[in-house]
Amino acid sequence: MVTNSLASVDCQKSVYRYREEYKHGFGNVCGGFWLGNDNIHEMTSSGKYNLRIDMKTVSGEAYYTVYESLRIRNESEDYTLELGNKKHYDLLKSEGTDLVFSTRTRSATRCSLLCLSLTPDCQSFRYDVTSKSCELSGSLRFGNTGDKGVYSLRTNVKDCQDILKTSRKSGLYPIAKSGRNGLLVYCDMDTDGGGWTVFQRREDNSIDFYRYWEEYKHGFGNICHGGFWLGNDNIHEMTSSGKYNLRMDMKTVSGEAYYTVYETFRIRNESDDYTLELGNLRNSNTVDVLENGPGQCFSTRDRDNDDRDDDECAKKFKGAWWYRSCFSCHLNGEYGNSFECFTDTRNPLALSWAEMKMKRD
Ligand SMILES: [Ca+2]
Repeated sequence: MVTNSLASVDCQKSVYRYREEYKHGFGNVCGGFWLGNDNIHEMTSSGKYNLRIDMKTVSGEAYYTVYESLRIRNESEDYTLELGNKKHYDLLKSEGTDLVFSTRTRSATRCSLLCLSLTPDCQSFRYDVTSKSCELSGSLRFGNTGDKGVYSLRTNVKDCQDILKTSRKSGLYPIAKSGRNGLLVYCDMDTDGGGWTVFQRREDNSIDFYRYWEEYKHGFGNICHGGFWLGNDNIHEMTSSGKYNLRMDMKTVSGEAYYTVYETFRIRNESDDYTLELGNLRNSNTVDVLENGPGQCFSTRDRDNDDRDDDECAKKFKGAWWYRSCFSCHLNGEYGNSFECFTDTRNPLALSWAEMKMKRD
């Protein structure tokens, strides 16, 4: 899971960008992106790396090439490319091994473009002529900060509802979080007025949800493809910072779509076993699918907090949840098996897709 503050905030596809943008990185990790020359320099200077390039042509052919000893030098050396011997197909032969990384130079105009392209809440900026750095007020600040050139996320944006003020596109956005780094979240800007911060998704069976306490604590999966869990510590922190609603969206294997919205969603901290707090059911096209959840502690395969003395719901149903005895809906269940929901009192419906998201009231 991506947790650094590097990623992008818009869906621009253009790769015609400025030097400062290549320095710090840009793009959408769910679409196209550049990690940032400073980051690549730092990584490739910390050990001996190979470079692999994978490509597909428009007609569908796949090519790749692997080189030894990849390193890009630092900014004062214009991110010169150092490359050792080819291990496989020689793709870069016509360009040699000492390419100079060139982009357009920085200026105040570039800063304003950066401001608009890098962060949705940027409202003003300052250009430092001496250091040729950009200062984006109230949001991102970078340039010659004396911190290895890596900018720190200083955003006041706390969730997708804040982002909705400046962007109505669903996608990845950085939000503020305690500690140095921000958190990258997926915002659903299409459902129910938008502004929903998604903290769980299931799309297929590529991501295993039968995991341990520590994994659910910190989060896992792929925020772009397959499925993910944002992490109980993150969900706790967000839901403790305001009054949130919880929305659950589900699709069954036969194609029916269900949703429920609850008021006053919060999960307590780890020492309280991430107990689920939930207010009234506000809106739904099915039954109260979390009726057994409120007040329950979270259980994983290695931590049994359910109400069954003689059994372990997490192991029995290969998932992790606020089990009582055991569940009415199991969105973290095993895909194709216990990923299911009781929408009536008798038989659970097998699910093919689900999302859990929150939004301030
Ligand atoms: Ca038990």
